[in-house]
Amino acid sequence: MKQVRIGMVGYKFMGKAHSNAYRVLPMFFPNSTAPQMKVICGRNAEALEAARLQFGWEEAVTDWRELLKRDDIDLIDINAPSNAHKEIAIAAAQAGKHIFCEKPLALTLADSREMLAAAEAAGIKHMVGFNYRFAPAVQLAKKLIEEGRLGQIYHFRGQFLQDWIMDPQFPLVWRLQKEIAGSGSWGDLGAHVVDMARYLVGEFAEVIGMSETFIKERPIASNMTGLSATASGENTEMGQVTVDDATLMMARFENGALGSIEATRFAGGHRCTNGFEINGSKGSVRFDFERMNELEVYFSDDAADVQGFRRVLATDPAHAYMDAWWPAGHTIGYEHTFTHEMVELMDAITNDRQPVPNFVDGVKCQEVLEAVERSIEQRRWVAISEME
Ligand code: SOE
Repeated sequence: MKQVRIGMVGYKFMGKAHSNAYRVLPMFFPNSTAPQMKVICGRNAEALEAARLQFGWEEAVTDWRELLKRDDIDLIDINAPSNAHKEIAIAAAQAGKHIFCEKPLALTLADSREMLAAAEAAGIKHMVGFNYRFAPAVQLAKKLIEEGRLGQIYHFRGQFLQDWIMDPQFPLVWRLQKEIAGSGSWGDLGAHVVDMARYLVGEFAEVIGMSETFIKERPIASNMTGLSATASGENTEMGQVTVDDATLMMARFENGALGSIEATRFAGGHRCTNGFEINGSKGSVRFDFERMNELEVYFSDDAADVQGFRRVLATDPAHAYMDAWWPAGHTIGYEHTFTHEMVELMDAITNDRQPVPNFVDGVKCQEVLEAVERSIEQRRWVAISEME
């Protein structure tokens, strides 16, 4: 297949990130199968048409079911809010379309399992949007671990810290409503870190968590773009925040490593601190997305007089995906993680294999997310094996 023809549902923050990835992919990865930006879909016809023109899609439709009836669409890209994922994904699978779905895969573990079952029954390719895996510095951490250069892994210390809703007047956007988002900082941010931990260290065995909603009521939102929003004016009606503002957890991995994760939208000064530190018997690595081109690395067999963390700039052609971009030392950004993700998607479809991460990873992540929620509700350790 020389092209993959895409129908994309959603046109806001993630819609823009995906559109950009599809657009630049053929220019920087000319040997990859080219995504064809066929049809963009959303409910507000006027805003949708503006997005179509701005992002460069051929056509726009306001009902996603239209996409499934067309035989000139190979793949459905779902980046609408989380409560829309399940229905669209199951219908898309039944229509024989490949699927790319944003994270978290679904509102609940049960829903995510239904989505996986539908995708497997249909024999289509499915991928979930854990884009941070695709930062070259993260890929380097993965390589060092796989080659045994960190030795036996003892610790995973992960965090995703943001501060965009700390103002109590920040309105009640969809990400703060359980029926639309599923959960708050935990599903939105924690999901990325759980995925990162699984990717780098392995499967979780048991977890315990705690969470808090610091601001329990907020003004009803009237308008939202990206992560900024405005309330509908003075004397605004208030609504209930039904998700967590912050969640912390501890974990034991199947391989015996110990882990901790903190996900919060109340860490003042942290705009997008998605980071981890991993300590092994022979070395450690440290990553912070706000400095995404760097991986800090420590090897215990370095000479005693130069022991310590060193900074590796993961921008050489030797680093994953980097030979496609610029000469060594010329850094890349957030949007490139999506381009790399779509390169993986195109390659998997072309070579008739499942992309990674796929819905199996989405379900396994959801098991951990929900185990932590159960642990918080029941105030106890929860084994992942309980999540039958
Ligand atoms: C908002 O918290 C958000 O955009 C998440 O929804 C994304 O998944 C994360 O990458 C950045 O922050």
